[in-house]
Amino acid sequence: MSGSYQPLSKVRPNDVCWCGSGLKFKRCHRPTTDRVTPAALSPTRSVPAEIERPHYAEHGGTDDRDEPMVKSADVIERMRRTGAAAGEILRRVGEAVAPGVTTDELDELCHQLCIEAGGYPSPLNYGTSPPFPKSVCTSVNEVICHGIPDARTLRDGDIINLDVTLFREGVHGDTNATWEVGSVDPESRRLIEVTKQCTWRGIQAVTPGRPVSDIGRAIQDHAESRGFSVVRAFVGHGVGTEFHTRPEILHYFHPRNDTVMEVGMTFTIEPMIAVGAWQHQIWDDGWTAVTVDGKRTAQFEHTLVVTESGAELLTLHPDRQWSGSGGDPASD
Ligand code: EYF
Ligand code: CO
Ligand code: CO
Repeated sequence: MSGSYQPLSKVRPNDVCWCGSGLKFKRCHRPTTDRVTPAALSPTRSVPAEIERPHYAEHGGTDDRDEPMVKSADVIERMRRTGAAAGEILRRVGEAVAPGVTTDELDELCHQLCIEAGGYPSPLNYGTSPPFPKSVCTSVNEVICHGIPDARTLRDGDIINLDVTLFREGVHGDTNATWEVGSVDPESRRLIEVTKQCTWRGIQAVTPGRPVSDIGRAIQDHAESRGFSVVRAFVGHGVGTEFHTRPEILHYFHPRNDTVMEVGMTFTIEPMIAVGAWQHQIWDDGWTAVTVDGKRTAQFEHTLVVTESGAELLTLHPDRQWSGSGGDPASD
């Protein structure tokens, strides 16, 4: 644990705030007990007819079509291009995160960037009863995942996860990251840092010939050793011509999560790490997953392909390919 970390419970209301404002903590960054609540949705955004669409784009639906877990060289090459484009869109939408911006404005930007890249925003109309209505998932504070962009304005001190998936050249690239909005309390900063480390530890565990449960074990060990918990209900997944396919990648250890990794398998690792309880509940909208105790969660995600030597990250810019050594975000 870093030396500067001070649990929020030890900061008294009349202490000077940690952020350097000179204000009392209670007038500045004391977390409110406010929970995120749903706000108005904008009309559905359209995708030009010339853009290739996934099968569910018109009528909703999930992935009922099976797909080989080990992909052909051609599919992997297309996933490299689509994944890199998804990573670039995520970076650009992340640059727009700021206090005062609505999550719907982030959706509008993401939607536009997907179309400019010649692709379809995979979340749009994905799922059933009801299909997801927007082009990006925006999950704020205690929202674990599948947050729907709406008229809510981001506030100084919030944290937000943006989950971008692009469909192009017949394949999906799925990636997400968590941002601080303005100045954020130390516990939330620590949560984001540890979640990033968990993601890299999971990626480091990717080894052909080993069961995928090694990934969950690495993530769970790191999260729990830092005092956080691992959300159980949402998992990493195979990805390729389908948005969600085999294998399931649990982010905690389970002996029956025993698919053996093979060179050419493509899947996501996307741990959701919680400050408090890992249990979730779903809002009445049918999508938005929140923690039962209202405490915050963070998440990072990459799409990867298993290689002879480990993992190649398909949603990272090729120039920034992670080598597993220098600059390793998992070191602390
Ligand atoms: C109860 C959806 C939501 N599902 C998964 C629909 O893998 C994803 N992100 O990394 C991912 C993204 C989206 C998504 C966007 C919409 N959905 C399906 C089933 C259940 C559910 O929430
Ligand atoms: Co995603
Ligand atoms: Co995913």
